[in-house]
Amino acid sequence: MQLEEIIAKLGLENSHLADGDLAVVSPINGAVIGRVNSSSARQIEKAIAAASLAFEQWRSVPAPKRGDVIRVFGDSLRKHKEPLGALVTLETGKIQQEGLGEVQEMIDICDFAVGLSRQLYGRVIASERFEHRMSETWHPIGPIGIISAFNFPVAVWCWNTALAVVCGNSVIWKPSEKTPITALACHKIFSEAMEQVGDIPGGLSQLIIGDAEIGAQLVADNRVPVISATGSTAMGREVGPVVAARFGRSILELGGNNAVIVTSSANLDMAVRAILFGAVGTAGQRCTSTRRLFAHEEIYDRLVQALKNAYRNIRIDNPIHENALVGPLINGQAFDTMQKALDKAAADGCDITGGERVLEDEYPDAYYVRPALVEVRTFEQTVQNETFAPILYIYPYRELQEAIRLHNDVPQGLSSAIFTNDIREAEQFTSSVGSDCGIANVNIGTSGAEIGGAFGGEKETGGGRESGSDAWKGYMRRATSTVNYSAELPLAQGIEFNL
Ligand code: UN1
Repeated sequence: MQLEEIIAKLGLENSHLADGDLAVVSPINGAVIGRVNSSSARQIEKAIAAASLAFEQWRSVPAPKRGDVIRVFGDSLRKHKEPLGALVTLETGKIQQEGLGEVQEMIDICDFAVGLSRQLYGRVIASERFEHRMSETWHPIGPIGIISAFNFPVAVWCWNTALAVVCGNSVIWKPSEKTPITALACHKIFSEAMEQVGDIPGGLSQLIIGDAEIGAQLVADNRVPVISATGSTAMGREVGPVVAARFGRSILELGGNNAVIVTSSANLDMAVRAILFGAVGTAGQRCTSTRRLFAHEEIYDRLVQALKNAYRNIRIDNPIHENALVGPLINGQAFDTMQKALDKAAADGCDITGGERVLEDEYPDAYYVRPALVEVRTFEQTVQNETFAPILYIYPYRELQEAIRLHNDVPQGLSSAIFTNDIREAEQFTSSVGSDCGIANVNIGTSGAEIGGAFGGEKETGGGRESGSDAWKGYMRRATSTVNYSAELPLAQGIEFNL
């Protein structure tokens, strides 16, 4: 699908994409596909004020009614799945399957949130006092600031928005400056859903566009009690302290350094397929991408050989082409960072397969690379940083406990997996002394989580949880209420306080 057709199908106004100050470059060929307007400080101020006003009304709308707008939005996403998925491909360089998968992730979270709108359960707590009832209730909290990254330009916003809205909040979204067109499209589809449902405060969903400076204004604003930010650990280090200093709440989903352990009992065919999707899918630009592999020494040679064969057959191509498996990196800077990491690995004496630029003649202004396998010789070289590119560092190991120790010996803690047919190994890996990540899988790779689980991780990954399970509680405030329906006034802890 060409850009013009996508834009027409999504009902975007060409004039909004024609003459703004922010040039949007498609990583597919380096061409400018639109020029959008960055928001001014005044516009951001207005957006926050409008979201605050909308919140005042929205919080009193019964939650199942709030779910209506998300249900209509989800239906509309089903109708717009093809063009929106194609736009994700154009703006991020993801292959079509992944672009569509991202929209499906939006649809799934909408379904989840609609159900949730009737299940914002509190609890009743046994009171220690006679004829007293104690309860815990969840209330809307205020406008939610959402900062999202280029690599999941629509799904992560939707995780946050679908939950925030059924929880009774308004939202203010600052997408990556690399992907503002998908944001404009989502915002439009959401606004139409609001109109269709009717009687919804107009300021419920706000979009502000631009770079980190624009995000900084949102992050610092006292009227925004929750900031949900997805991106690099460096970004989280900027955002977290600012929100904490004003006693706001941040939900941080930051970098990963995700690993797979393959034990001697594993089904190697399954492991190879999962590692391939995890390490080269989305050109290694997911926060859940597989970056490290610990292979038991008994199967090390077989596994590495199978991976090398698989890597040789990866189709690196324009992601619009039906059979492409790996598209381009987001830009030249990502390419340089990848090359630097590979130079370091080479200097450390690792064996490197792949990693070079390809399709340069055809796409001189884009950065397609062959995914790299790096065989690491010593454990002292455990890579501590996340390089947002398709590099897989491979280590041999002998004892599972040692592999788990090395697995955890990095600053990040997002996603992890073990491939094993030994129940003891599987249980150990997922136990309290196993993987220290927010996601610990067995016989499934590190990326491609379902929306039903809480998504996020520990340590430098930021500790936040988004998406399923009880992540919704992060978008609400908790009230404990004790009601005395007796005619006495007994004090807790048995304290007597009589005149
Ligand atoms: C991200 O890269 O920020 O689990 C999100 C996954 C996707 C979400 C990734 N469902 O890979």
